[in-house]
Amino acid sequence: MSYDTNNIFARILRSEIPCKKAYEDDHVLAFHDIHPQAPTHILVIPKGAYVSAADFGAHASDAEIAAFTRAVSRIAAEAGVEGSGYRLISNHGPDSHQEVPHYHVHILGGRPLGRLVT
Ligand code: D5M
Repeated sequence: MSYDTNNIFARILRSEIPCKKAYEDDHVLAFHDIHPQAPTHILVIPKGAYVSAADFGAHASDAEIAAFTRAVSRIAAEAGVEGSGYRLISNHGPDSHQEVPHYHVHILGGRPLGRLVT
């Protein structure tokens, strides 16, 4: 799948639409989900143009991958869910119902999340 430069997260990265920012560094932006599914629901995205986890893993630099991985746990800790626990979700492709075709990880926490069944 080729990258759609007009997807909503690309537009957020270009500051064409606003977001409620949680974290930013040279490689990573994180912001609060517009439709939160839990008290903490933050989306972490690489600044590079990657459609999915597979695209990111195959094509991102080691520096981008390291920055992204470190940012996810740092953002969760800063959001205050490190101790109580949290869930990371990344949807990939149609069966997962991925809506936005720019790689992202959801950080969900702040309440008991139950078993992951679907
Ligand atoms: O999840 C895509 C997520 O992106 C979904 O939980 C809604 C969220 N979303 C969509 N538009 C926005 C804006 N403008 N700000 C913040 N969050 C947004 P997926 O894994 O692709 O199904």
